[in-house]
Amino acid sequence: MVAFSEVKKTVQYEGRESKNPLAYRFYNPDEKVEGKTMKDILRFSAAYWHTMRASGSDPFGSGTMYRPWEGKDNVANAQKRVKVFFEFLEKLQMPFYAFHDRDIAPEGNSLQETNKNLDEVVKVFKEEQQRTGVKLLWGTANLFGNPRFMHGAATSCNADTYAFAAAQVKKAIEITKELGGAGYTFWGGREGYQSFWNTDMKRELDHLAKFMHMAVDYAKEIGFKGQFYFEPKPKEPTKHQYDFDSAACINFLRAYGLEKHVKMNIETNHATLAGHSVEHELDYAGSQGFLGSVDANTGDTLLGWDTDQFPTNVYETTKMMLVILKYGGFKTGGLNFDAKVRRESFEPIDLFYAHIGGMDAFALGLKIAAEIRKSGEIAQLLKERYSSWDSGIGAEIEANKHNFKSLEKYMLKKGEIEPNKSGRQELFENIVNRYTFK
Ligand code: XLS
Ligand code: NI
Ligand code: NI
Repeated sequence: MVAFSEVKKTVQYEGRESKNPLAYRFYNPDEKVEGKTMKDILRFSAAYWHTMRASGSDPFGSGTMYRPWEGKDNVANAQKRVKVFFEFLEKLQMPFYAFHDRDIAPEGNSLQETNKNLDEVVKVFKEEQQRTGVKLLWGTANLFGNPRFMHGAATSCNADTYAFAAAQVKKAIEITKELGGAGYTFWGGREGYQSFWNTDMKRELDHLAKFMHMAVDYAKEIGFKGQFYFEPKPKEPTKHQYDFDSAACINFLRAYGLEKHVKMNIETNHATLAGHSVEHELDYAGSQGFLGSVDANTGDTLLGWDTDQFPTNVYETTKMMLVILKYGGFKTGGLNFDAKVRRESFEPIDLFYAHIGGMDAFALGLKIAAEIRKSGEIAQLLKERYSSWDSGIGAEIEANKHNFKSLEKYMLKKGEIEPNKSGRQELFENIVNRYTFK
């Protein structure tokens, strides 16, 4: 099946002046930025669930998408769908992908049958990976769609649900290993609650931590070397998701002794829902040594839910790339487009326009970020702003040479502080715009 026949050849870099809607204007995979290729810095990934499975349905209406690869929900069709997906990845020069277990293969009538279905489909993924060189960024388990997870999975009030979820994650880690996945993601799903009255929060959090420890132990046992990620999201589907934001997730990991095993997978739209900017979330995670991977999308500031739109705002991608470069770039992670086309954009070709736009927005953001870093202007202003910490009393405090008594003595002698300096916010903003709009 050639599902994307309108796209005759691989999407190529044609440069800034190109008007070809099926070409990259900024993403030039082999071009080097700060000594590394764009391909290796950005590590783009497509999400199987949105790209292949999103139907366009919403709470007010059924699916709108024209998807020639949908049909019977059986293993044979699931296998065919994988080949279509790899045709898509190849045509976009997409180096990575991500999936949930239940996106790729249908559930059977028993756990045994479901696992068998997965194995049948994973075989095709493996062949296609070998044929194309495309790699798995991360795998995950869908622990929220099936009604058995109505109360959550690892935080369910029902111990059998917990056991089912454990069996499911065990298998999901196995297939992620089988496909050479660079990581495995835990996103909250329904791990959270709607009503304070019917919830034992402490017990649920303890269970969640135990669950993650079991996953880490099992990975070790079978030799899965991929990086585990925890993906913050403050709400939706539950009112209080336990993985609210970077700070809450990192606190959870440290409180339960998981900090050596799990890093953050930061999603742009989730940051917005938490009342943060994505650069705040990235910088918080990075500063604590937890920056792992990114679910690249964008929300709508006027809408209070996870709209999962494709990122096109270059100002935002520039800020994101500045933070990612600041912490040394991705090791195992990448920029995974956890994003879907709007339900009105129902034709397969729209998937191309969407990914091309997202990839170009990040490629341009990367180039601008690298220029800002190279010029050193922002870094210099920042250094000046904190210069009182580089010598004298500031340097002594940082070197742990002081306590409250000695600081009181210092101030009693000095009488008043050195005058404050301007924060220069507007100047910072103008400099960034000078590099952005040329
Ligand atoms: C949902 C999440 C989900 C995870 C993977 O909001 O973003 O897609 O990334 O389960
Ligand atoms: Ni996500
Ligand atoms: Ni999301």
